[in-house]
Amino acid sequence: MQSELVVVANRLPVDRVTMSDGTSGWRKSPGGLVSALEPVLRRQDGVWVGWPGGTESGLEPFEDDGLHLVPVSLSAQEVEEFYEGFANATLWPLYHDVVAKPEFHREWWDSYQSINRRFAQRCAEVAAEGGTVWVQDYQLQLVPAMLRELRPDLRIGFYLHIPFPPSELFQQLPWRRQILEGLLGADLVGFQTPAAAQNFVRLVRQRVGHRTQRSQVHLPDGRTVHAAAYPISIDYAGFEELARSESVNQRAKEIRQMLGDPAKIFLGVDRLDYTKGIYARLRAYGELVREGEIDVEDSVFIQVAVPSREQVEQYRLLRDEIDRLVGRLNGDLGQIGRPAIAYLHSSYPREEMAAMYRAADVMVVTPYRDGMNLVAKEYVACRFEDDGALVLSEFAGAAEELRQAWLVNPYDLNGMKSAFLEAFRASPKERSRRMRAMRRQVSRNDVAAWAARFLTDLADVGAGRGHDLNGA
Ligand code: GDG
Repeated sequence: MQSELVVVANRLPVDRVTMSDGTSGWRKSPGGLVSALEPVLRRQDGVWVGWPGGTESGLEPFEDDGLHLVPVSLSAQEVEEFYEGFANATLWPLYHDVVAKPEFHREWWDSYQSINRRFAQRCAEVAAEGGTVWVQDYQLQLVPAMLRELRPDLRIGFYLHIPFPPSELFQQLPWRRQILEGLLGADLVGFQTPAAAQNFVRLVRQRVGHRTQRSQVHLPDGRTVHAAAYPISIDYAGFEELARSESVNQRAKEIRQMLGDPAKIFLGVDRLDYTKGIYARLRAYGELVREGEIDVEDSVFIQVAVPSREQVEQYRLLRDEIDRLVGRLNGDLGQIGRPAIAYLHSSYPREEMAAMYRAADVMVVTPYRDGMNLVAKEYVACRFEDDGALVLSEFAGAAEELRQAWLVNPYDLNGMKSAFLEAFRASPKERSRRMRAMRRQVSRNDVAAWAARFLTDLADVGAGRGHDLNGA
């Protein structure tokens, strides 16, 4: 079957699971991207191409709950070199301000190229004549050019979910030119922020030598590539509805009770990733307790650290560091039944996440660098009583839209401590003024609007109508 719309991402929106009787099946892994794209895919009878996780080979295209899914298999060695290696130990740290040291290995790069080719071939097989292919994220940056070579008839869009680094950092990459040329296979390259789009256009001018004009790159063959910002968002209505439900509010109360009904709850929710600034934030909080500004009798910090990329060395080291810090803070500062930090290394259903957002008085989101950060937006969506306070890093893409948060520099421990206290002590009136403004922003710019804007612009630029898009 060939389709008018193809979405291709590293992962399929389902996981391979083994049932109790030993047979294999599929379980939906609903994330923001799935909820944004599902309605569009259904409307256009589109297909989703991606890796189902695991190392099973020879999987055929299948249907799950009415969605057409096309699996791309990876061997164990490919998972190691392409996914854990080049994607998560080279590109991820490089694109996040080199917060950790990127590793450069030629075998990983070879694997990145061959897997990108496999994805491109799969897309070429399933896209209809003149159809649209939307490529997602840093794992697949070579797909646009590879696909264009196979299928020049297609309209190709690319969206990067993580930051695009400034040229001074990107230049470190031994394969910098190939990556830029890979992306230039698209008609439209979307980023989270205008700054990322500008970084890209500047690098193309410097490194590939093409003529550029604001958001446009003019290629020698006459084609124009557009680069612009499309800040991603969440299913705002869905989160708010969940947050208003009886069961979620009941559960939020239970969470408070189980913690001994503290006056104030601070909350952090992140994948356990070194870009998220978990260590520094807990340290700042610990100092406030040690200095007597915050009392464990009436406050607690819940930190949810969702297990992530556990096969990658840097992530294992980070986990040990945080375990040690939490142990020390609770050992030094906690009392019986009153930990300073309630630390949870686990993932939770959406309902439980919403209950935690409902329970939290101060939400702390302090990444060193983050493409957007959806947790900040989800918290805002759940605060339908216009209460609660958000402390947000200036270096998260979300800071561009959530200007009324308490904005912090996560490298500045004293600055973070002051912001924690200000948010903690702010009057109800101040909190609600800020929250109302942020809620308006997110409700007007939800994930459906994001997908619609990107796809409309892609259709326009493909038809030569995209003169100067926003952003660069
Ligand atoms: C990348 C970029 C960009 C987390 N734990 C659980 C759970 N989650 C959900 C959250 C949120 C999502 O995962 C995490 O999104 P973030 O945006 O916070 O961060 P990344 O995973 O790093 O995502 C980021 C994003 O892509 C989208 O473009 O914003 O900058 O790094 O939705 O709620 N969901 C459930 N249980 C958990 O335990 N159900």
